[in-house]
Amino acid sequence: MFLEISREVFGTPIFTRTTHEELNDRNTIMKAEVEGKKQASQKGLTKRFLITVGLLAAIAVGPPGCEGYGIPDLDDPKWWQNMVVYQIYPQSFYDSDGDGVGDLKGIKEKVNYLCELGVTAIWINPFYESPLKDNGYDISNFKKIHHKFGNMCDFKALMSKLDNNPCGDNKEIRVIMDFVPNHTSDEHEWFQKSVDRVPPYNDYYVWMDPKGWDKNGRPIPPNNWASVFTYGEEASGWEWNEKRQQFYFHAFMREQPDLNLRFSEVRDELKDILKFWMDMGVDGFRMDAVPHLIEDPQFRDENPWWDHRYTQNLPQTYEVIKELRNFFEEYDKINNRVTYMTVEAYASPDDTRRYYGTLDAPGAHYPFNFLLLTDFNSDTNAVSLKNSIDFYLNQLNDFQLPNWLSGNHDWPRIPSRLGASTSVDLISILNLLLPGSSCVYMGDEIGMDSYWAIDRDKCPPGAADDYRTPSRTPFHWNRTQNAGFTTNEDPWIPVNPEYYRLNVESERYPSCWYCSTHLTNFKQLVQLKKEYAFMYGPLSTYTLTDDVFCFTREDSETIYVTVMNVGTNWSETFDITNEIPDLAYATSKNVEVWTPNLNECRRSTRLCFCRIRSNGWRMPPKSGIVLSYIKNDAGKHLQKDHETEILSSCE
Ligand SMILES: [Ca+2]
Ligand SMILES: [Ca+2]
Ligand SMILES: [Ca+2]
Repeated sequence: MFLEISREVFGTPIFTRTTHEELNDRNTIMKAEVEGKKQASQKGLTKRFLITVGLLAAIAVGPPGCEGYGIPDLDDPKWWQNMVVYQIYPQSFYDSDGDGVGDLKGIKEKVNYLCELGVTAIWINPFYESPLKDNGYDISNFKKIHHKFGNMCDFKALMSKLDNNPCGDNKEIRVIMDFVPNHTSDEHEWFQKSVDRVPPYNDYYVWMDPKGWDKNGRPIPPNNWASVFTYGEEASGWEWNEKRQQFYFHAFMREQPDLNLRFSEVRDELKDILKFWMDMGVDGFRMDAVPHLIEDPQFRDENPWWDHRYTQNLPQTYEVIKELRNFFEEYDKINNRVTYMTVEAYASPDDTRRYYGTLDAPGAHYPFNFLLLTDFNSDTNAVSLKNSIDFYLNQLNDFQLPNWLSGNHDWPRIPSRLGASTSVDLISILNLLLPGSSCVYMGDEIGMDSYWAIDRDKCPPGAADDYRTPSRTPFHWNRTQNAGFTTNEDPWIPVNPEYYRLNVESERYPSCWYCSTHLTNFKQLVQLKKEYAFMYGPLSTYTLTDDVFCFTREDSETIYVTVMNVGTNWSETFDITNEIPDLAYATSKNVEVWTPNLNECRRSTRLCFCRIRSNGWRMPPKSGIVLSYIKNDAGKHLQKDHETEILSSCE
């Protein structure tokens, strides 16, 4: 009964403006929660106790009965909850053998860098055997590795390195693989056999007879379904196969025939492949293009052609995801592990949220949240940013954990999306300090931008005409030739010349003690994310001016305050203590600056304190800082002693 009630309200986030009294109530509750956690671990109490405390907290801070996003298990957090995933596009990460293409050995040689960043998992884009017509998302053998990336020995060596205390903290770095359940390459053996009508491969793909024949004797596609890579009324997703005398459907390129996932043998094949990689220690999968898994069995026309109601997010799609999750759970039970699954689904909030499944029949651990890509651009102001974040979190219920990502291989990089290099730090702050897991596209941590002026003549066929290639250029390790990515004169695609300014080696050590770089900020944020306040603490969001967005996370002792000006000019003057009254008690001794940028406050706690207390704080464009304040009684007493002295030195 109690558990039932708590399920309704547990973890209710606080989005409304919070009064000082409420904050104090919350502090008491948070303290109780921390105490409860200690006691639970000491006495081996069950989770029920913690949920009870959580319930009290929820009642104290939010309207009872309203739903809120989940928080990780307090007593037994799973590895994927609160993880920081580093997305590696393997072609462009590090080339170990000088052939100009990044490879698996290259990842292994750079594991120290993953440790330096503090990331807890990596997601590697496809490295399967493939004709590479679609950057490896056209797989011709799911159990083989493309020779460009190395071989199975290289993969096992990488896994072994990541499994065996790679960073000296007795933790492993988890490995998430890309998986493509919707289609294969037309060079896959299954497709060849399907063309030849060899059972059971006969039914492995979506084959249809022509609707008829035109006056020139050409076959007419069975319906008007389009491919997402082609546009317009004429853009058919059907390709005629002369040998089989039938059309096959392809949601993407014609070289990527869609699998027939209504056929249980096909789903069993996919499970067999997943098991193959899980047996080698792979910890999780990112499922590609999931909305496309199932098509309408009646093959009805879509009207208008771009509507996709019969080719995307069909109810059975969710059943496939649940079936895969169930398969993982069964495997995990036997092998005492947790296999994680996320899905890539660009869909409406409702359709996307359904990929979580239900408590009784779970789907993905989460569908990717693309909010920082779709809702944060050069026009975004503080109000729209706050609304987007609040909306996303409010629509989740208490078992649905949020997640964020900074970018990915399909989108322009951050400076191109948001219009300034310092936007990188704003995205890092949001990605890493909002509740839930974070995913970072390699290079975002050093501020890499898309290379729009890339010489297309120097790109291989698959990349030359791909609009996404500018965001996939080689990683910047240092200032040497080709950014230290390869010893080859010609990397597989050109390196962005900005590497000379933005690279790991240059950003590792800031130019002065009070300065920071994208990389130092990023590393600091990753460390902060591992603090209790950021794993379990409540969130409050505020707008301080039209352009200044602010949020807080806290534990029983510390309140972390993040302030950012998303605007393109100096912000209006604001007084932060109007919104966060606790900061009125701040002193130069109990304020700490964690990540300054654009020289705002830098690392000077005193200067920052002055800004906060001056009631006349303004922020430069696209700047953000994270600071914390210790909210104890001593602080209030300290205030009196130091206020005069400090404030006079602020002049
Ligand atoms: Ca190589
Ligand atoms: Ca592992
Ligand atoms: Ca499909």
